Amino acid sequence: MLNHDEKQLIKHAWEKVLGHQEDFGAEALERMFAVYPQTKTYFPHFDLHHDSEQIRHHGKKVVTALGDAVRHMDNLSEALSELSNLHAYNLRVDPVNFKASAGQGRGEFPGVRDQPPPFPSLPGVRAVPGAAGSGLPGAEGWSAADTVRFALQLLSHCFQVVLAVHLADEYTPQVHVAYDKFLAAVSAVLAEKYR
Ligand code: ZNH
Repeated sequence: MLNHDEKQLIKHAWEKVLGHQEDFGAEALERMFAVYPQTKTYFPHFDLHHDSEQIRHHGKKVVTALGDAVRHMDNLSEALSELSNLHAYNLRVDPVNFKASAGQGRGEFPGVRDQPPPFPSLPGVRAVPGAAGSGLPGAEGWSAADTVRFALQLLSHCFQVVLAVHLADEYTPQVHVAYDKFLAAVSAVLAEKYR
């Protein structure tokens, strides 16, 4: 899927990430929570305020895992197998259950209850009858796997924005394409144990 040149671009650009895993990860997560507040539903146990220790810690774990993926680009499935198992349990948020529980004791997570306007449907998200234009948890007709695939796209996007901000001119369209493919491949592995 990724050609030789793209792999080289990814490895090269990753050198700029080294040493900043925690900062970049926290920034990506904060962007995700700010721009797509529905994603907060996966982290009801986290302090989601700016610069929270939990966000920094989690951000570091996520970006470190991406670094492992960069080192194992030819073997992503195997390299991320454990993480894929873990996500199959951790991210099992049933959108229907979410809807039922929304507003009950969730007031401490502003933005979660009041869903923003529906998202347009995106490529890679399975079309579900009656779900056209729906969003994250709570959307009619979305399975937990649908919402997870969608959340993975949102985080991937936010991480790309972080790369663009910090790599600036070095984040060329070619590097962008390479990272887009790479993050899609990582996301596919992380979602593959759902059914
Ligand atoms: Zn995730 C966890 C990675 C996406 C949600 N993660 C996690 C971890 C890691 C990761 C490394 C840790 C593990 C351990 O500890 O062992 N992720 C990751 C990556 C990605 C992701 C690489 C992509 C790219 N996630 C994601 C998303 C979401 C999530 C999208 C939603 C929104 N995760 C999660 C959770 C958890 C995790 C919830 C658990 C946390 C805690 O700590 O609790």
